[in-house]
Amino acid sequence: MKTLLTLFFTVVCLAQPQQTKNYLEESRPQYEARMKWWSEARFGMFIHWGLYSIPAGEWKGSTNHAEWIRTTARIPLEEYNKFVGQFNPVKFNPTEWVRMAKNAGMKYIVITSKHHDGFCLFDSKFTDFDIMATPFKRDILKELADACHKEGIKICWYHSIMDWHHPDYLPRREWENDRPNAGAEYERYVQHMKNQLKELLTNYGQISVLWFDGEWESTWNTKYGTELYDYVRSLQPNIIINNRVGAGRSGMEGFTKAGQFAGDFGTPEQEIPATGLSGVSWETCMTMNDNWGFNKNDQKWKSTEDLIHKLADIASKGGNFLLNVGPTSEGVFPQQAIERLRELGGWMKINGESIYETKASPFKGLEWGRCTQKAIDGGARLYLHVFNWPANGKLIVPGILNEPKQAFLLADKEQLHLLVRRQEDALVIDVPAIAPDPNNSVVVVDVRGGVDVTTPPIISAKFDIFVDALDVTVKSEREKVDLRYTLDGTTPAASSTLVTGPIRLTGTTTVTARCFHDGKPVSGSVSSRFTKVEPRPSTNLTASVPGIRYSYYEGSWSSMPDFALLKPVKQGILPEFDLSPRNLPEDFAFEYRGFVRALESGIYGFFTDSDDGSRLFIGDVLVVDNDGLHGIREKKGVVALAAGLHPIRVEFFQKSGGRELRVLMQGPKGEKQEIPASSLFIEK
Ligand code: FHN
Repeated sequence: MKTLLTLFFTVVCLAQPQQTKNYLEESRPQYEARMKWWSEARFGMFIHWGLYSIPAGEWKGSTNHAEWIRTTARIPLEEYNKFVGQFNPVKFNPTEWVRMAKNAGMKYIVITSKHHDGFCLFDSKFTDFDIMATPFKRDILKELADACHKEGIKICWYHSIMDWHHPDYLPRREWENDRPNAGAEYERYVQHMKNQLKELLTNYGQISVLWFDGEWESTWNTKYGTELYDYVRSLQPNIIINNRVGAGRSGMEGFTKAGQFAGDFGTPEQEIPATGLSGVSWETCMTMNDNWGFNKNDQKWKSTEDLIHKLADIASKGGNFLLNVGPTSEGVFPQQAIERLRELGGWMKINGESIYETKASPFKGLEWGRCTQKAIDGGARLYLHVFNWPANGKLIVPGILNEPKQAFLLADKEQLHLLVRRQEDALVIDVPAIAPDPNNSVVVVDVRGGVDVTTPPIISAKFDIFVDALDVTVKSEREKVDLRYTLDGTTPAASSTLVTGPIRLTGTTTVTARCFHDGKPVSGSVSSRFTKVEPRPSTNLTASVPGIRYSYYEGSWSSMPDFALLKPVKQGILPEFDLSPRNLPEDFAFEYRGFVRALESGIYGFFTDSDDGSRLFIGDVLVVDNDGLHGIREKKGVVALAAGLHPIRVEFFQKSGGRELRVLMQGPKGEKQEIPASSLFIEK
């Protein structure tokens, strides 16, 4: 029956007149008005739920799967479809879920309407692979949306572009021999996705965010993405859409490459950017343990302290925090998640004002914690998130030129004033001996006028180690300041040496710098240490030939495995670093061993660009640590080498999603480049 309806609706939808307004031409004020509630909300709940909660991460003895289990365990579709008949989350209580989010201080919920496996948690006329085909037979999204609307929480959909079930989606999984491409029409799949999005955006009331995902495969592109953005906005003009609607996101760091279509906000995943990006909306999404979908064996739960710090860190950079819960197949949140939500709520109940509607910190960094801020009449209110409470009762806020109006503890209902006085560039606040909160105590400081902060100077050099001599530069982002420095680790004073150009070092030195104006310090100080080193002696090989040895492994890891404990599937010699000699599995690892040639003695930078984790050793020294589950990410390290051959070892592992490895080096006078075959050797 549904098939006939599908055909009917597909024809009807294709016949729909195209909407006239082009939502891509929205003005900045219109964009900011539409984003206002989201930017003020700062904190939301992510929910990954579906058939994968039934195996709960386990398959044929392997226990580190989750929502990707159909692919990571290579379960044939026919086998996976059997979960439909088992999905009966009788304990599902939407109001309970929504109240747990609300009481945790979360303002919106993003739930998987359809994840990559293609199963729909809602009643769709366009597929039988949905909740109505299960024993549960209740439209989960409808019940959750109703509960959200009733409780004043924004309801949002996560929707995967990638679909491992629909016959028209391409590409198939490489290992799927039972699902030939024949007859698949991707354009028909795109229309199917639009048909379902029309259901999701017309049958469930106001939907606040459409959180696309699974956009990275070659079949999706910017044209599809911009059209889909426009289409979704035509159905709910005020909806917000993430950057994964397009095809321009750069891996897990989540921001959109320059010039690509960026949707409405960036989506760093499992990581918090080092700084916010001015004028760019972004949201870090993160798991509470190691998995998005429920994994009954995953006990790597982040502590509540860590989650509160992450929330404050993200808000201090102007971002939102989308924290995930993976419910069980019975329809309940794991107890560890419930406890953390309750503890987060306890902190937010007292300190939520320091998160909601705040803007990013005016400081580059604070030793004791983070800062968020709000404009108030005649000035600004600073929320000082103090993770490390000062033992001496003096909280120092460096480099701020504003005069204070008042200070108090946010947790203090009486708002008893704390003594605030100026000490050179800093405000010093006398705080009680005991911190009001064990994880993050918020001190409020109101200051007069627009916030006027001078960040410490920037001390930089090509590397932080050197062989003979090194030129160090000291600069400030602020104009009309004098930069003064010391070379003995002491804090610069008005009488210290003025920076007049590069500072040449010939021995190991700590450079400390500070900004001054009219002979007074106006910033905190900053120090960097530069070390003089001896080059590592080269290795003399009796005979060598070009190449690099590789060992290839299969398995599923979330961090670099210990290769000494593994048996390689195959080994060989390659001309350079390369992932090609692998088999079909999504999850695999490589170890490369050989020698790299240093053409001259000096300092060498090594880099790995990888998705997922990688590490690079010279000899037994770990020079680049780029381990972990992440999108394409570059990490670097430096080492001093004598001219000649040096042993190099590179490790790499891949787990689901994108896969990439580039190994680069930069010599004392050369440019950064991928290590060419001409620089790689093995012992004959
Ligand atoms: O592949 C998905 C993954 O299962 C999960 O949904 C995360 C959450 O944003 N997104 C993708 C991985 O980047």
